[in-house]
Amino acid sequence: MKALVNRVSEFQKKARDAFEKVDSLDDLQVFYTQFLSKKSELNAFLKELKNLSDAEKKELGPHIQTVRLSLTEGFEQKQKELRKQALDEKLASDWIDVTKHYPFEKGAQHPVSQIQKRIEEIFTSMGFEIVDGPEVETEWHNFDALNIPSSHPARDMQDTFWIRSDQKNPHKNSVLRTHTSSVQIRKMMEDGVPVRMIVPGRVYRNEDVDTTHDATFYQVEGLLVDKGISLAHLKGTIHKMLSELFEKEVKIRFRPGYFPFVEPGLEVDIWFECTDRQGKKKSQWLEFMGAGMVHPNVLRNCGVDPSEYSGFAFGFGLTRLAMIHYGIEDIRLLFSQKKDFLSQF
Ligand code: FA5
Repeated sequence: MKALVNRVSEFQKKARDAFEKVDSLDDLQVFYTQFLSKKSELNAFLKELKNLSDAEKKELGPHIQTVRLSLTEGFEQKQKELRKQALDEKLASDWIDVTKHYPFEKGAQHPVSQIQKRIEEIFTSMGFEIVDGPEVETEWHNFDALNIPSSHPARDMQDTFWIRSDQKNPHKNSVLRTHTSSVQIRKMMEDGVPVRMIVPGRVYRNEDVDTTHDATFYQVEGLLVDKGISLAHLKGTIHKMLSELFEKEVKIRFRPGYFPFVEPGLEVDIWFECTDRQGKKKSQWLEFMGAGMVHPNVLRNCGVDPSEYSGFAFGFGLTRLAMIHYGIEDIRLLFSQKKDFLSQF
C-alpha cells in the first residue's frame, strides 16, 4: 500500500510538471495520453487497487479519484483556453477584404419574381390574402380532397413525382405538389370560410421539358368563397387583374374546360398581340388558365356547406405569364442562370 501511495504522489508531481509545460493543443493531447487515458499510469493504479484490502481501498480509492478529477478539470480548462486562442489566431489571420472587388455588379429581381410581386400587389388591393403551402404534399390534399380519387382518369392529367406511394392511405402517401390547388383544401380546413386568397408557389410535374413545359414551374392559385358568389365575380376579378398587369384593357374569353374540382369548369384565354421576329404583328387567343366554380364535393371535404356557400377558383402558370409579359419564347431560358439573358429584365 505504501509503495502505491508513493507512486501516486510521484505521478501527481510528474503530471503537474508536464501540465505546466503544455503550450499547444498538440502538447495537450500528449499530456492526455500520458496522464489521463486508459493507457496511463493512473488507470493502472485503479486496477492495482483490486489487490488491496477493503480498508486500504477505502483510503486510497478516493485519493486516486481526486487526483484524476483535478487533472481532468485542468485538462478541460486548458483545452478551452487553447481552442479559443487557436480560433482567435485563425480569425486574425484568415480574413477577406469584402470591399476589394467593389463596386459589385448590380443584381436584379428575376422576371418571375417581378411578375409575382406585381400580381400580389394587384390581388392585395382587391382584398385577397397571400397564402403559402407545403411543396411536399399528401396525396389526399393534392388529389383526393380535390375530387380526384386514385381511380379517376384525371390523375393522368398531371404527371406526378411520388415521394411515398407504397401505402393505401392517401393521407400517408406524399407527392411533390403538381399544382397549388392543394392549398385551397389546407386553407378552408384551417380557417373555414369566407375566404379570399391567392397562392403563388412552385409546383412540380414529371414532364418532358420543351419550350413551354418545364418540370418545375410557378403557379398562382386563387380562391374566393362566400355567400352568393358567381362566375361573374370570377370574370371581373380576372379581367381586372390582367388589365392592371398589362396596363391596358385586356380581352379575355371563357371556354368550357374540365377540372374535377370545379363545376362548371372553364379555360380562360387571353387575346395576345405581339410582334414576331420578322417584325410582323401577330394576334391570337392564348390559353391562360383553368378556373371554375368550386365543386360542392370539395367544399364538403373541407367542412363547408355548399347550400350556403359558393365560390370560384382559378389557377394559372406564373412562369407562362412571365413569358407572355416579357415576350420570352423558351421557358428553359428562365431558369438557365444565364446572366446575359436575365440581365435584360
Ligand atoms: C391546374 O394545375 C389546375 N390546378 C388549375 C385550376 C385551379 C383549375 C383552380 C381550376 C380551378 P393545369 O394543369 O392546366 O391546371 O395548369 C395550370 C397552368 O399551369 C397552365 O395553364 C399553364 O400555364 C401552367 N402549366 C402547366 N403545366 C406546365 C408546365 N409543365 N410548365 C409550365 N407551366 C405549366
